[in-house]
Amino acid sequence: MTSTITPDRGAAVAFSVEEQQFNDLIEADSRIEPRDWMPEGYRRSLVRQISQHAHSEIIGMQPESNWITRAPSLKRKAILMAKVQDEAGHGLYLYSAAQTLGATRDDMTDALIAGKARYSSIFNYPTPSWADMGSIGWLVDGAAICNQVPLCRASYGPYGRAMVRICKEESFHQRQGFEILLELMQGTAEQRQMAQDSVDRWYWPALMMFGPPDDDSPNSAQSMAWKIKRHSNDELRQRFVNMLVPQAAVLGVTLPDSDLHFNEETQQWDLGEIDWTEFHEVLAGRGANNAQRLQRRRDAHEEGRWVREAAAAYASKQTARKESTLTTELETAAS
Ligand code: FAQ
Repeated sequence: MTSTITPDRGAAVAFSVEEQQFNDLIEADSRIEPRDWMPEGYRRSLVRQISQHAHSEIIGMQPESNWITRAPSLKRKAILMAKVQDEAGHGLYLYSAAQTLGATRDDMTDALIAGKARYSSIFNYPTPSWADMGSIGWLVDGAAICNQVPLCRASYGPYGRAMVRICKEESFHQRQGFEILLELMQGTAEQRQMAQDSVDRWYWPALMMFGPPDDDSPNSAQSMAWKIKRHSNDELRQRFVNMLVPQAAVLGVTLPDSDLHFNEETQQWDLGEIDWTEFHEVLAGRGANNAQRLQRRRDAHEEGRWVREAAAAYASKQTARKESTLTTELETAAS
């Protein structure tokens, strides 16, 4: 059965009833749920984005876990440990959201450890100083929030709902990073230098987190038509920079962009050229820490094998026990 709608372009296009229902839900800003019919491309695009996002959270634990044993006080250690655990939780919500689309956890994990899956470029940079914990919170979590708050309204229900919980935690993460930098900036000349040096190293990679420029972003148009993404990569990047400038002034750090200036006409901060060659190099696996991040993930997966095996053995023992209890009950009832 088909129904016909006339899109803005004028030509009549025939859609199946299911497809029309899907289009109507998208048009009405309503939510698509796991049991609803959806176009295969929509499902694939969501699995692509959600699984990449989940992998980013999981790999994203590594740059900070590097500092858990070296955090400057017990309080800082406890906060950092809680933050890293939060990222693990975010990964799990997101893997679960991808599973509602038919992706399996095993397939997603295999793709990651085989080096075939993408994860955010930002996590391939090293964390040589304590100030990097501040920059990750302020800049990386800050960029993540800018990008992810609109995703709370993503058209796919399980993704949007996972993002609501994630954004609440990211907002705490961003503030704790800001506070680390603020304390360093109020410290000795050496501490101030450490904070500035770290901001210099993380600023540009954080801008790259929003993805390639709009005219080089193959997925944006369709993703925005499906209301998975609500804003373009450049739009969100601009919003982020506008937010950073006054915060940098409060911190007393300089954003390392000599071309950054306020545009009276647009009332926005115009930024200098981003080095997209660096971005593509990192995506191609040639960033400073790509190989190390993947190797650590592989090792962790291997070291966790016995846990997975033990959990599977326990689950099958429980199932066998339940089945045998049920058989006994049935036999008793029949006698
Ligand atoms: N890194 O056509 P577009 C976090 C890929 S979580 C690597 O513009 P799209 C929390 C892109 O996948 C950070 N790859 O793609 C935390 C595509 O490749 P494909 C992660 C990138 O999907 C904080 C190709 O380039 N956040 O930080 C990157 O429309 C602290 C063409 O790009 C999310 O994943 C990149 N930066 O837009 C954890 C948010 N950018 O698949 C620990 C959800 C682009 O065609 C510590 N994701 N690519 O082979 C999104 O919003 C989008 O997927 C974008 C990319 C905006 C990332």
